[in-house]
Amino acid sequence: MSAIGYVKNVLEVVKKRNPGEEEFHQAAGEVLESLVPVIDEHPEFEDTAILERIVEPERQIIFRVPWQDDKSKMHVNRGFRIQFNSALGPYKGGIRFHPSVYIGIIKFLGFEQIFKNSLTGLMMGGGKGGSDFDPKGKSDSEVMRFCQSFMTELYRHIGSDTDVPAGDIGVGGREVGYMFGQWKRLTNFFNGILTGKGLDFGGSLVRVEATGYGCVYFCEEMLKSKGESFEGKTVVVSGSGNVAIYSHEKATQLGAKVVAMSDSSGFIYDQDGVNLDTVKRLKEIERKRIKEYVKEHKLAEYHEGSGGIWDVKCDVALPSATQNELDEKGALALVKNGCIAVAEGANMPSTPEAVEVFLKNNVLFGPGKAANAGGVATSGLEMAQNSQRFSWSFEEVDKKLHQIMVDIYNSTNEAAQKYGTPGNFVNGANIAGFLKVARAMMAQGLV
Ligand code: NDP
Ligand code: 2IT
Repeated sequence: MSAIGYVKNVLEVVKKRNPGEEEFHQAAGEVLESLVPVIDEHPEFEDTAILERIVEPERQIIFRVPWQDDKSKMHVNRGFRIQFNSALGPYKGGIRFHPSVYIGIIKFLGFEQIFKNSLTGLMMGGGKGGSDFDPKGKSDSEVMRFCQSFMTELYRHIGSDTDVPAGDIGVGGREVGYMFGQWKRLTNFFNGILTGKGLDFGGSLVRVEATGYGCVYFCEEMLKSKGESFEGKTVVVSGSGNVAIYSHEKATQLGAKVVAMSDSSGFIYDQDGVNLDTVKRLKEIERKRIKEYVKEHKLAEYHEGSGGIWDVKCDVALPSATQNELDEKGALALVKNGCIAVAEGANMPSTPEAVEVFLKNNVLFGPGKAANAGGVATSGLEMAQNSQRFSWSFEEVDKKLHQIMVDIYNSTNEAAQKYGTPGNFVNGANIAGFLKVARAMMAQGLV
């Protein structure tokens, strides 16, 4: 069969077997379509059903999470962990708490994670978990009880050499701490079962900053290839959570001015540059909405609706909130306003139509699985430190993270060139990530 026919057939099976899971169909479609030239070159991947196997998770766990609120009212949420692929190492990937979570979101994230983790060069397979629990408006005690209940089921499925979860949307240091505490009570072990832990109990320096810093390091490499840098650039960063905050911090350190940030309700524009200290306090400590920013910065503007952020004129855009937040209209607005580079801090924030606009208009485009791999890479470094019972300095971890991002850029760039689409980092990242996993699966027999 032709490579195109093979890919099409596998995607049909994906749709049939995972009905209604649109985000997963989208993620699988993007990866598999990139792989056509690889399948052409390697007929053995079709002969050994590598694509059929790679789109089917090794294990999917769905469980009930009962918990009580502060008024003793009982609630039930649904918990997920998808252990997608362990060819390269223990399953590794974050946990997301957001009301939109269902199996299709976890599957798309777990699938992306396989190739992202492969790109880091570290020994990590791909997995993802989460729940439709909404942490917004919940007290600390409610979040703690939820995390404890979530871990009361999850603990039997994970392990430092089996599956190592971390954070994602709605899961940060607070939640990881509560989950770690519960895991320790249940197992009577102390080891690196989760990453993103507090610094006092096995967390790694730079893990909090890693995804944002890594995204900017990747973008810096893209800019360098055109003789450009962050110095003097105007930057728009969507979101105002973990990834957005530290993308802002690193871009600013490199001489850029970040003029806009957002949350799911709307965005702020500050022509003087968004004050990061204010955003950190509002979001990390007070857990407030981004619109509160304009109360303290009188020249800044707040606009309802998060999508409007792409109309803000900028040189570089770093979408760092959530999937499909940047559509064709947003992409066209960015291009029209002279944007030269987009690096995805979030997972799959650009719709397929938006990606097409960027590629057609020669906008440097860093897809999430390459550009945001710094978070999981530093999780891999946290695992290494935990295994050694030792901690590295901030500078040491940051240097390793930086080198990993440069290496990811280089392998992505080389794969894009070798397989006939120079400058197309979507194809490059998918191909470079896939090849390593496929080779490992071949070597391990029918797994
Ligand atoms: P946070 O929970 O810290 O922040 C999420 C941000 O995105 C908030 O500003 C939130 O706004 C916004 N957001 C969430 N959902 C939506 C939505 N449906 N529509 C619009 N805005 C939304 O999460 P992170 O910063 O950790 O994650 C952001 C993205 O980065 C995700 O795609 C995640 O998968 C990805 N990522 C995260 C990594 C990590 O290490 N944390 C690593 C690699 C990728 P609001 O407060 O209004 O919900
Ligand atoms: O999407 C991601 O790569 C993450 N949320 C981080 C995963 C991790 O294990 O650090």
